[in-house]
Amino acid sequence: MKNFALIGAAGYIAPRHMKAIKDTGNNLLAAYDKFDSVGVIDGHFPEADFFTEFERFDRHVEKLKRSDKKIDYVSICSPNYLHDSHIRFGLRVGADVICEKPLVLNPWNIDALQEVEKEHGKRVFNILQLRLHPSIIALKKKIDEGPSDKIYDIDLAYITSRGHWYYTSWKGDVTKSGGIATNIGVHFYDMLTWIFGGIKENVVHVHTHDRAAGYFQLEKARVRWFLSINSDTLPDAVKARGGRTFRSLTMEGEEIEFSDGFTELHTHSYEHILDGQGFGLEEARNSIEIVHDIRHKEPVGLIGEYHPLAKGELTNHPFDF
Ligand code: NAD
Ligand code: HP7
Repeated sequence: MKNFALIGAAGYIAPRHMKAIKDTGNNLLAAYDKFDSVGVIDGHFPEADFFTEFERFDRHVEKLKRSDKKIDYVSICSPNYLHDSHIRFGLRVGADVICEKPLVLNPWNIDALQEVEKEHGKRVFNILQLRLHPSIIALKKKIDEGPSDKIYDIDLAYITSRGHWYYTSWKGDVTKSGGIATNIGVHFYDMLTWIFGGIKENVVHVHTHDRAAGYFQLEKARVRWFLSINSDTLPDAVKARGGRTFRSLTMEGEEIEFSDGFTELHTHSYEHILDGQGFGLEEARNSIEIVHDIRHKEPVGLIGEYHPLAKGELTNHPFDF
């Protein structure tokens, strides 16, 4: 049985990590969050210690290190811009690290973490759960086994509606989350480059507080993509049935169903890591380079190969008066 510590225990995604630790037969010894609404821990690990001050958490973990209850893994569910610092903490205390996506905000943060990984002889693993989705695995197999010179036409729409709270929270602050392409798009940029190979051209058509659209030329695909957290951009059929989410991936005009089966992927990610197959620092590089580039590109507007949903009317930021 492995011992875990968890950073960011009071947040939205932390319970999926607690469940994954439990489902894989391991133990959560200590958790840390600046915010103390963490009763959710009791449903998984009622004996876990909890800290709201980093220094007390650090002291406790150091104490465990010198006992028979050393922390084997530190799991990180804190805001994106804190990941690299929390990863360094985990490595320094002699643990392997399991970190949420996006691993970091900038590609050079990966280089720095690789140095620290070497110094401590421990590993960092990134949650890239779409790579463990059965439909995505099947698609990768199909492409890997298909003709090596074929270039596929892909359209990807990823709409996952969020209310106004999103813009008030750290997720709406580009310096903390990287913006929506970094915070949400990273999943499918990773998935696409994992399946269709590295990026040759990256065009950004639209990039605002609530949506982004662009075009990628990958080694094996031409991709028109659209990402949005604004429910106004949902297709009418989805709106009519009261839906708030729309994930659609088409290849050569044919739909590839990948909307379901997202909920258990954290447990599956933990099994994969504990099995010695986790996705390490280098595996995150492609998607982190892409999100960094998208953040810094000037959108060209609706010219060229843009996704049809990018045509929707733009809206003001909800807090622009
Ligand atoms: P959240 O805001 O709900 O939770 C973040 C938690 O971190 C909060 O409880 C907050 O109090 C805590 N925190 C903030 N600063 C801290 C600090 N200095 N030290 C310790 N704790 C601190 O956000 P979330 O949605 O749970 O996202 C957390 C991470 O998980 C992010 O990196 C996000 O990108 C990622 N995430 C991944 C998925 C996925 O599908 N893989 C889904 C949601 C979130
Ligand atoms: N929800 C919340 O209540 N709070 C939140 O913080 C987020 C969602 P899905 P996930 O928004 O930051 C996706 O769209 O898949 C509600 C990204 N992951 O299924 O869990 C929401 O309003 C993730 O990387 O959200 O998370 C819905 O009612 C990104 O960090 C419900 O939860 C996260 O959004 C389910 O919402 C985010 C993927 O896209 C795989």
